[in-house]
Amino acid sequence: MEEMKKKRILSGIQPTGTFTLGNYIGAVRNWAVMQEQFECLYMVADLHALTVRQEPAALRAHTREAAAMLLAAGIDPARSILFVQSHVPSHTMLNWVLCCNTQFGELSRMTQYKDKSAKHPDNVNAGLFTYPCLMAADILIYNADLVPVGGDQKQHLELSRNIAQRFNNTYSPTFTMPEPYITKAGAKIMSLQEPTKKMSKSDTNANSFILMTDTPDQIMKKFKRAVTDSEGVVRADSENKPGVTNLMSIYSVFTGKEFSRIEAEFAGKGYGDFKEAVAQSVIDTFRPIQEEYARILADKAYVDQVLKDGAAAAARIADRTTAKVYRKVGLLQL
Ligand code: AQP
Repeated sequence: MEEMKKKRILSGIQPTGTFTLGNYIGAVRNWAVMQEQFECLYMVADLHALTVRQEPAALRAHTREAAAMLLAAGIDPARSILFVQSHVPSHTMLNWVLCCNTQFGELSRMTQYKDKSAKHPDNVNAGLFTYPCLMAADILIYNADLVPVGGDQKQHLELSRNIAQRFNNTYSPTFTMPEPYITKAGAKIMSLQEPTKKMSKSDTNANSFILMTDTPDQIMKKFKRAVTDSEGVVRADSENKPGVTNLMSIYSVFTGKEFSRIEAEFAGKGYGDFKEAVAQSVIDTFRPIQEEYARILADKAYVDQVLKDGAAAAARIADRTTAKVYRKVGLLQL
């Protein structure tokens, strides 16, 4: 009997810093699980990172570290393709063709472009503007069936679908239409200092995020400093108690406890006990990953070999798509 073909899924993460607890909960921890069900391609999106100015040595280091962290968190190179975006030149080759098939007006409507240009007014570069075309290339080049997206990327995926459909209609059916893949526990983790803002690895305030490499002591201290409120009651209310609710979300993810159970557990206790328990749940979850990360990162040759093999496997798929697209749009092939 013919085996059912697994759906293909593509996911990426930018090496703009060390991964945070937000990256872990929102993305990384799901990636290992997805390997059971899907054919997975995992990309360290170094080209996307360039839309914001990066310190070259740091970007290089973060790229290898990102790969090591993904391996430590359970990505299995025997089952999934793990690669660095810039190691597969076809992405940028397809990007150009897609840019020429995307309207200025479409890109102008992207809210992330508006947000990021407001955040970096001194560097509103063309890459920031055309970023969604490169993202479309990342997805369409592998004919990915599914793309895990958080709220912030929904608009970009919709644009990728529009670009794919337009290309398929103008030339002939070429690209698979990618669908969003919404993970069940899609919790958005907020900054520990400004709980109405997303926790981000590039935040300038180090107390606002937990890094996956933070020591138990750092984790405990950052949670103790986390902004809460003056009510002193552990109760979920994202509107009026965003800080406490954010801590409850984190605790819930790592202990599997529902909000009502957490409220009962800390009834009559102060925020001190609660914060300590949340911190401990994070410390316990991160400990084995951190041990594995240190071991893997020390073996640079291993990480680099995984990435070389990953890039070769990714390129085998990507190059075929690019060649097909180049032929269809009329570029002379000898
Ligand atoms: N706070 C968060 N809560 C839940 N999920 C999050 N993700 C990021 N922050 C949170 C998810 O992590 C994946 C990779 O994100 P990315 O590195 O490609 O870019 P990002 O979303 O811009 O992440 P950061 O940490 O905020 O990076 P910087 O500071 O460089 O902009 C995505 O799946 C994202 O949803």
